[in-house]
Amino acid sequence: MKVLLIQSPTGRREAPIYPLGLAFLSSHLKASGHECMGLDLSLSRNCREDLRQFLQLHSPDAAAVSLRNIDDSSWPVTWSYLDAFGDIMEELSDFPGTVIVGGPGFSIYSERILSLWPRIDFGMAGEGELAFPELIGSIEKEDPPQCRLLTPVKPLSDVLLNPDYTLFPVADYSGKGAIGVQSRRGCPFGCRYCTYGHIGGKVWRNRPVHAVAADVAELARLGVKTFMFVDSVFDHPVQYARELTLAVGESRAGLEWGAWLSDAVPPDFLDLLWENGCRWVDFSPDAITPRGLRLLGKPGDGRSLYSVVKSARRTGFSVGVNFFNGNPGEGFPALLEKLFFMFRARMFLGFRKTFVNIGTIRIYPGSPMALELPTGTDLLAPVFHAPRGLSAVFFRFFAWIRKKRHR
Ligand code: B12
Ligand code: SF4
Repeated sequence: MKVLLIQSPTGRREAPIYPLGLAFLSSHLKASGHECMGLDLSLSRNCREDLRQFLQLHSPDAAAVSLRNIDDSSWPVTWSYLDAFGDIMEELSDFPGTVIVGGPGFSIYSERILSLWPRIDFGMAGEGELAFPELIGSIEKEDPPQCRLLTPVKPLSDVLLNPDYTLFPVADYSGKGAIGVQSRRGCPFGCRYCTYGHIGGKVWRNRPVHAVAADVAELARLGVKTFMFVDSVFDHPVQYARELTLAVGESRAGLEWGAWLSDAVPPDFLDLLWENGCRWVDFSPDAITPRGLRLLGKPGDGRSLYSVVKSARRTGFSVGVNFFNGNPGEGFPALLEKLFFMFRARMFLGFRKTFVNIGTIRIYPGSPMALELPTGTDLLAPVFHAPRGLSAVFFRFFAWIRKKRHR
């Protein structure tokens, strides 16, 4: 069958992100004998028109849309990506083929999205490498599944084929970290606001080191200059992380890359990362006080954070640190601590290479925190664990200034 893989648009201008999920699907579809075409509507200035023309020109049998983001999770002003997605569904209303939707955003809100858009023939909540070609095969044989929502079992990582980086031309994604490489799925840490254990499972599924190294070599061959690992925590599991770093170093051919790390990362691993081409790292301690960390289900007491950031900066990395405001157990005094951390880190560790971001917790279905809400709470709305009192006033003020500066 002829399958058009579509990346859902953002509805506003944003730095483009390579459609990695669709690149994995493309390899598996092609291996099952199907023909694949790609259309990234997040690059498009007139999505409906571009989609219409593409459909007229190529007449695919199925349109498979990847819905990556629902909204930008920003408080107090939230950008919804669903309006742009709705436009695409409308454009597909008279498309004679099958419409299938998947992707991380869809997987978190699958039932709600299916109920909002009846045009969707099938929704797949989860990883599509094995189940999606199977679905396409069953549609081809005119024996499709009876239910609209499919929830595939998570494939073991050694059955995954390497992503097809040719479906979407890599040259369209030149920003730092715009191209992602995935070496493992899942996260066992279970932080209380996080969806990753729900999306990817609570155990690591590591792709073979040689397969990931081959991805990196392929990207180098295609002329890519930078990429980022999209994995939840790059320094875990420890032995795998070390072997992978060495293999990436051997195949990177000058590429520079970034990764998310835990703040317990040892200094010798930072050295190893640097020697093998890693140039920027991000930490997500999220809370700053022992109580805040405990209530988020994060390990440690936060005392070593500054020294880890310092050793990463001394090694040479650009460093990002992410906190929340208004998270459980942390109010205005903790916000001042976070702002002081930001000031100290940026002033003393390098203003242009140290970044501190303070966001707000958006509560997602499937996260442990969502279980505390009354049953039936509509989390698509969105719902935030928002700051209160002075921290809310402060935060709104900074959001207002930032908006003015970026206007
Ligand atoms: C890495 C990442 C980023 C990186 C991306 C870097 C890069 N070069 O790729 C960065 C930091 C830039 C980023 C930015 C943002 N991100 Co982000 N990101 C992720 C993360 C951790 C991994 C995504 C990924 O690459 N997965 C690997 C690929 C292989 O998997 P996949 O895309 O899920 O695809 C699989 C399945 O979903 C399925 N599938 C996918 N498409 C389709 C289509 C069909 C038809 C089918 C059948 C199946 C299917 O099969 C694929 C293969 O198994 C996810 C969380 C997560 N664990 O998924 C959040 C996540 C997607 N991001 C999220 C958000 C909010 C954002 C931002 C809006 C944050 C912000 N405020 O700016 C921006 C938006 C940027 C944009 N325009 O897309 C949210 C989305 C939820 C929401 N609220 O909408 C997530 C889910 C995290 C969360 N909070 O839970 N992100
Ligand atoms: S916040 Fe990070 S470490 Fe915690 S569960 Fe999510 S991905 Fe894992």
